Amino acid sequence: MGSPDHFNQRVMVTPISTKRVEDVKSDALNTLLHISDLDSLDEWRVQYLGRKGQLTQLLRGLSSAPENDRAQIGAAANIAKTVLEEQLRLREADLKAEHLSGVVDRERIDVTLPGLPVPEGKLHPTTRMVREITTAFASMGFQIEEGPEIEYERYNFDMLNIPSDHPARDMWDTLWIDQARPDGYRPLLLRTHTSPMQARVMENIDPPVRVVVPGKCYRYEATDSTHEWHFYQVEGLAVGEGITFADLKGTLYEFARRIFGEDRKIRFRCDFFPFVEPGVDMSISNFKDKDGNRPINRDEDWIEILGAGMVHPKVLEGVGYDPDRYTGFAFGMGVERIAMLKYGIDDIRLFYSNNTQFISQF
Ligand code: FA5
Repeated sequence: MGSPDHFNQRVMVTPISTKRVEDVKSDALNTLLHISDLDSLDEWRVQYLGRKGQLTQLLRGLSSAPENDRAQIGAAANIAKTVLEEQLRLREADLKAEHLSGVVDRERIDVTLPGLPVPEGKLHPTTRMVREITTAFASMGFQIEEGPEIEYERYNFDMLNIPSDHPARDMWDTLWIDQARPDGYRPLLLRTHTSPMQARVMENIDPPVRVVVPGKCYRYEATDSTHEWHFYQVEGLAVGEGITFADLKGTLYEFARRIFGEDRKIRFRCDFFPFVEPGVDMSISNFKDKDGNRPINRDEDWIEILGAGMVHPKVLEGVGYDPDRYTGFAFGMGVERIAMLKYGIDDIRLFYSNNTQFISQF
């Protein structure tokens, strides 16, 4: 009788009566009134309804009740269990709803506040100019092609009637990628102009040809306000039967009118390029701001924007075209120079200075 086991058993199996059941129930309901979060609610559940909870223990002790009272006590305990479970469910739903509305309150978005400005990306002025130029030519029936920036010496020079010992190679200060070898290996270079695409295009298609080729060029030269060591050109080539110098002038006049408007003047002068005959360069009358001043090259009336001419018969022959049957014209224009003239930019080096203040103006 006095053993610890016996003592424990007596304490754990609480004497059961209807009153005891009612006490546990009202105690549980009272405690529930003060519960304000889900963690405490779970502790409450464990305390009263859990496997070792007070009500569960009472039910377990039912067999120790006087036989006559058992049915009544059992019914009261079952009702208490149902009531507590129902109250648990309701309280849980309330607390979850309160928690959710707290989250909504904290994270509520005020749709009436003014929005934060989103920084707007812009196209680089060179990209815009390339697009404007190629669109103007596309609407005159020219196709747009692109070609490699790393080029064979053969296309950059030889096929343009500039053999290796020709002094005209000095017109373009070249960035070589590797060197010629005695075994006849021809080296690679960074193209100095977009003209190599003349030969590449003609090798691939039969006349009539009408293409413009935008792309980047590289020269080993000192920079100043109108010279960069890397810049963009747009090459143009038209070959077919009966194409004359008048077609060259007409096409370039129309291009200049579309890009610069009616008011700017155009000037052609004789120039030399080994791959054209005759050769010319074309200049545009210098830009004037609203006060009549020239922001670019103040002392110059004209700014050169392109070289051009009738495709040399040797170039036509080199790609397998019959020079007695076909004639054509070609031109190569500097994209940044055109943008400078169009927008009044006084230094070409601004284009690639990573200066977003400059770029974002366009
Ligand atoms: C040539 O590059 C020839 N391939 C053009 C050509 C094509 C002639 C077809 C005949 C037929 P030139 O070196 O002059 O030519 O360059 C042409 C244009 O590119 C110049 O008028 C200028 O607008 C631009 N350009 C040349 N060098 C630079 C440079 N360092 N920086 C910026 N623009 C340049």
